[in-house]
Amino acid sequence: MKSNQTGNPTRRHFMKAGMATSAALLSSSALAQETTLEPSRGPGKTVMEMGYYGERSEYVKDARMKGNRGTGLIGGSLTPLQHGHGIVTPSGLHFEVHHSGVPDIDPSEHKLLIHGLVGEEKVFTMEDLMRFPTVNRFHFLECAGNGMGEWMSPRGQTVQQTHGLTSCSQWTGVPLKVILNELGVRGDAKWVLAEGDDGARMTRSIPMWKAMDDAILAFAQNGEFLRPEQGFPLRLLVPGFEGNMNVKWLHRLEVGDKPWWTHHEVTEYADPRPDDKIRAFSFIMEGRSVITSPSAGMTLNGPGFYEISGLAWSGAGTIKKVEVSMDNGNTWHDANLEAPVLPKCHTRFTLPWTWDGKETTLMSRSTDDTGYVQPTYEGMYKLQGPIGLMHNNAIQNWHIAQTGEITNVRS
Ligand SMILES: Nc1nc2c(c(=O)[nH]1)N[C@H]1C(S)=C(S)[C@@H](COP(=O)(O)O)O[C@H]1N2
Ligand SMILES: [Mo]
Repeated sequence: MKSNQTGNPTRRHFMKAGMATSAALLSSSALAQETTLEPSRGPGKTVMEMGYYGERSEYVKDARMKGNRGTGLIGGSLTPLQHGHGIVTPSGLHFEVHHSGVPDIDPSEHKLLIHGLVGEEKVFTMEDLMRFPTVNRFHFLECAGNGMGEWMSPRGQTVQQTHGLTSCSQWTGVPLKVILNELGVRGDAKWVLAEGDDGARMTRSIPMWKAMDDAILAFAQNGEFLRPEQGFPLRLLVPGFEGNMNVKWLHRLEVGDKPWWTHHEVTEYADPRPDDKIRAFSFIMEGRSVITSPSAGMTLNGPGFYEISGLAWSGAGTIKKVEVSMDNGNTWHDANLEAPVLPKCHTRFTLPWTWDGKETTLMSRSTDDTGYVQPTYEGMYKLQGPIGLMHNNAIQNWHIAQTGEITNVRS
């Protein structure tokens, strides 16, 4: 399989495989000579020559795809899902959405104020917070606008462009309920306002049931401190909820009895409905899946065996089933779900496939443990209207031409 991106390891892999086939035509001893009996490379770099903070191989070029608006302060980047393996997104490839750039915050000076309908109002330093018991949880984070450009017609040329606003990390932090219980929450408290310390002062109202369920004051990601892009030194993590509610550079939590109807709640993240209504609080990112390989932008290298591999996730719970169709939706086959299969987390699915060389379309469909089945575009239009923007979770179709070329199509 080839990818149209330079430096793709898959391509190198196939070039090597090609060499091995021609070598097989030689006698076995010649083959041995050509491969194993080559003179040793000699010494490599010493440990002292390698960096104190590890770098990836210079041959690996997978990169986020960046874009911004106006002054550039509002911007984001997309994760290269087509080259991902397993369920964890390397921190350096986690997608980004910033409403006012990435602030530079010294953790020794960072403070979190908690006030409002609490028994005791308090300001926490990072040191104070990190003394509390912690949890380590694998969760995906997805921007509500992931696939926004795909609503009307298929436009993205790779899965990075169609689905790259989702990533998955192991997050470490203190459960929000531990801190709220420590301060005491008044009986009439129903909502928590979370505010970020960036220029945009991103603010969202979080329902108290979520704050007391699995919300995390996260300070680490994949075993090390958060990256600045992900909210260093502290972010709110509300697993399964739309990305923007996961407030980065978190510096204030206010406990109240009603939502605040903040700027972001009444504009960008309120979703128009076909019946002239507006859905104001779309918390949960619904069940979704996508085949990441083979996917648009790649070319199949002739008929034969391919492993279909993809990601499924649901903000409502755990992925129960992923079905894959290799014949344009006529028949569906249960894919293998690779362990671990965790709630509100990317789940890797795979399915062996032998391509017969004929034109076809690949698609995947997830079902979560609430019974929710990923819709088609038609199904999604019925609920959200044909000109929606946020919460696109429709089934993705990858068309395979006889040449092996893969493109993003609607049906
Ligand atoms: N303070 C603050 N928090 C923020 C944002 C922001 O601009 N400022 N962007 C939000 C949006 S829209 C998304 S999708 C997620 C993205 O998180 P990431 O950049 O770590 O991927 O952060 C959310 N939290
Ligand atoms: Mo977002």
